[in-house]
Amino acid sequence: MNIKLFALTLAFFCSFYWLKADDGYRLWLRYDKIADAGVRENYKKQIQFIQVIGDSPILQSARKELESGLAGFLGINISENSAENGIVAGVAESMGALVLPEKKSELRSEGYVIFNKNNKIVVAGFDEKGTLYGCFHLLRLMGQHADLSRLDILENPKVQIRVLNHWDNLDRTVERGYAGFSIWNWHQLPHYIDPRYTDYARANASIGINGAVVTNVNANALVFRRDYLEKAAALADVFRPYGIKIYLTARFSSPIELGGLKTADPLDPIVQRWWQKKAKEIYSLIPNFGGFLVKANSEGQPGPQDYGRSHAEGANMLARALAPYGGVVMWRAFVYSHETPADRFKQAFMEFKPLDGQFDDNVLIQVKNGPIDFQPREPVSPLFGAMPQTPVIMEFQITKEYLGQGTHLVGLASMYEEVLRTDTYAKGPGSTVAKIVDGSLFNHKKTGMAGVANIGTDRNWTGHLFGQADWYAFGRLAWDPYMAASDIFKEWTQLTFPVSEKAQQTIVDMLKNSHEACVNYMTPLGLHHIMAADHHYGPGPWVDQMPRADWTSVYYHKADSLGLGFDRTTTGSDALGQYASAFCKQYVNQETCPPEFLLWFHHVPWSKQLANGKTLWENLCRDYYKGIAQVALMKKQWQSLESEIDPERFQSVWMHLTIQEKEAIWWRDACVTYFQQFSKMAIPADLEQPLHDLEYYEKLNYPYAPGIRPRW
Ligand code: GCV
Repeated sequence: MNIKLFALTLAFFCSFYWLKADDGYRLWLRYDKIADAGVRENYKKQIQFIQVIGDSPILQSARKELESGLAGFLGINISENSAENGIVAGVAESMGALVLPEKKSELRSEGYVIFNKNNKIVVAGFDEKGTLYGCFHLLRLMGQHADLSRLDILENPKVQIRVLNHWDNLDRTVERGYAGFSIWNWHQLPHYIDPRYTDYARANASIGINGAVVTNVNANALVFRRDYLEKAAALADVFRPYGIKIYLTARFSSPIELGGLKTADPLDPIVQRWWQKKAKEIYSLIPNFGGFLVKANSEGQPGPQDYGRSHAEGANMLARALAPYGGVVMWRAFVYSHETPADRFKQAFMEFKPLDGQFDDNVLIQVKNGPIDFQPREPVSPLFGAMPQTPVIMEFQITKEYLGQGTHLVGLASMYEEVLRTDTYAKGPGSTVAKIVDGSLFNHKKTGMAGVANIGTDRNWTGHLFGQADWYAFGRLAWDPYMAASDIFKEWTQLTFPVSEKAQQTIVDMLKNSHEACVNYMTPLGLHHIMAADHHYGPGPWVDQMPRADWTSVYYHKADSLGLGFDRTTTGSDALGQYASAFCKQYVNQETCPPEFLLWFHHVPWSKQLANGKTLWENLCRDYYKGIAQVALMKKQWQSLESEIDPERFQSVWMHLTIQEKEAIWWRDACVTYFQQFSKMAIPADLEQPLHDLEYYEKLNYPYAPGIRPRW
């Protein structure tokens, strides 16, 4: 081969490698060689061997991860040898004098300590899972170039069940999924095990996620057929060495659809026996099966109310089938009915609050963070704090159904943090949502946090590269709901973009400001549910014709010649009355209600002066325009990083930011133009005027929006 040809071939393979290396597949587990020679050499001195005590599948995962992480970071292969300095990891009980009793006594299930002792870095878990999590923590520290010479870390998870909810259908479409198809290849399972399953499990374990509900809550009974269960068992086998349990969604009518019974009445002994037999079969295939997630009597799903039974009777029947094996039922409180005339905001509370105390011990009630449905900003659901005798677990959405879907950069950690830090006053001041979720407020042992996954077959898993930050943030907050969003953004950025500190700070700033930007250009001042119908992509404040009133936008914004917003005080629906009185007090008065929630609770006159002296209308306009300025700034910030970020990831984010800016302007112009017909007030003269009239925006038709069948 002549030199030129050789050079060309080499260049081709190098560029191929470069592309592959930076397509985002590796998420935050990149393990690239540490560029800073000082840090690298220091680590090399400190770590010359890796010893993992024990050989169980979970400990083998820990060993493999340490070996591949260190080989990547340091550029050399390290394994067990007789060097003096190195890492010793294992279950504390098996480590003898290396772990003192006082350290052991602080450990709880799945927890770990990391410390230095006799030239060694010791990672000691309460159990095998704790050891695995500790090893991931150590690798995270190395990815952040931390000093490893003075380690004194104690971590116990604050929440017990930390679970992803995949809204994945058996035909591999994903409800509200914006990153391709479902990663579960039901056709080829159980014989073909996609290596992606292992990487999925690794990624989850690295942030402490210990469960995956692999099927959609709009459930299909077919998943309980023997062949599907064998497929699920194959997934469970891949997840188990990473400490992850598999869960399935249970369609309440399965005994009819699959079992050929005439009824699914939870009080019918034949139905009960059907579920007991099914549970036995599942556990014979998946001994560590986690349990069921159930959406019942909600949006057309079957449930116990079809037989005149309560949610408690339905949940307990399933819970009793799982109890002998240690399984749990996560029963969703996302229920509302068009037969109930009450404000949809109030319905979940009305349904579930009276059932407090009626659920079996292995039932957890899963509540969405807000009372409506994953809006860009919602007040917390009044159910948090209202069911002291029941474990109430959090459901966050990681996929961005209402937050720009697959094309907008919105760092959700800020939103999660806002929710978790909200004081419900359920037991006086300091009764934060985090304290309800971690069980400490009402002394619950069973605790949980669920996140609706944003994962799909896209090479980078989440479609938008920054969607990875939301997956990461969910895991970290499920482990510790008290973590600060800014720390999570920093961690994720350091691990995902090993660029200069200044560049990392720029990325962190983008993430920090992005949620507020989205709220501003979509739903400022507490507007909510004004998206286009069905697919929820783009603005649709004019939506007024739907099968149910509470699926329309006009139901929520209530714009008229007098003003804007939903009166939920005593003169309106009185939804505020569902909260503790100290909580209510802050919101009940238009003068004192925080502006970001104003239109959630009040119908406010257009010309009313808000605390800043400007009218509601002017505030609304200025917030919409501010959102655009914030997106423009994010674009500028990202552009400033071009020389530091690999071209593939840079371009991908850049193109998405360009779409985001265009769509933010669309949102602004459509909404301002729509609301102006009621306010009859001018858009402040110093602001750019909308490009088109209202008719133009109303007529826009986009059959390519994710989640709908293209039609004219
Ligand atoms: C899985 C909203 C979404 C639905 C989703 C539902 C739920 O209504 O638009 O796609 O269904 O919430 O959480 O059950």
